[in-house]
Amino acid sequence: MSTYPNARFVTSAAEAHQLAPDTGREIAFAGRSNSGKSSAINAITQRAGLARVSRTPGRTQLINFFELGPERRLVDLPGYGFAKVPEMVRARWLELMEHYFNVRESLVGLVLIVDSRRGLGAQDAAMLEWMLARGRRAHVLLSKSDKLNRSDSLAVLRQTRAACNDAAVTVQLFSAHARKGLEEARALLEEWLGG
Ligand SMILES: Nc1nc2c(ncn2[C@@H]2O[C@H](COP(=O)(O)OP(=O)(O)O)[C@@H](O)[C@H]2O)c(=O)[nH]1
Ligand SMILES: [Mg+2]
Repeated sequence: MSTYPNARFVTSAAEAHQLAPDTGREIAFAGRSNSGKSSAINAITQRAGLARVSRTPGRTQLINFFELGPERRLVDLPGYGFAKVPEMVRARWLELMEHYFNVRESLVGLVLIVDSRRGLGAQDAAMLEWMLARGRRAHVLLSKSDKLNRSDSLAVLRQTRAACNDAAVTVQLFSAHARKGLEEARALLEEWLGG
């Protein structure tokens, strides 16, 4: 299964007019702050440090674009659900996300990172809705599955699949630290990005 030795950072957008050119195909990664999104991007691309792993969640409100190859991008969306963020920052996040999901023609699918110990929350469900309402696909990574024993991780997998009762949504267990579920995630990226 291919990895991405040539993956590179392209640009960051803090505002709507700063998005990377809307050509080719891209996959967006979204999730709560601290859900393990940056770790997942690094593990899947096998590029440690490509997306920074943060110990101060909720700070950045940037859309980060990474190129895997010509016209194939991963997009690291700003995390949500951080309690201490001021209302104005929250409103800006919503505005930027709505703009992104509405205009982005190259967006083929969403990878939603959900901490397997928390399960799917209301904001996670809202992100899925944005994608499905626009006829696109979504894939849920139940992250940090190394923190759960086998029966608990299978239970959360089953519950999440039941909650995401839509043919356009798939769900898998994932751990960046234990390197679990990497091949499955990469296969999906390859499929969505068209080889
Ligand atoms: N146990 C465990 N911890 C993880 C895993 N992935 C990320 N973390 C930890 O969760 C925290 C947040 O990770 P990060 O990737 O920065 O999350 P982000 O805020 O969603 O980008 C960090 O302390 C990571 O070390 C994992 O697979 N297993
Ligand atoms: Mg991050």
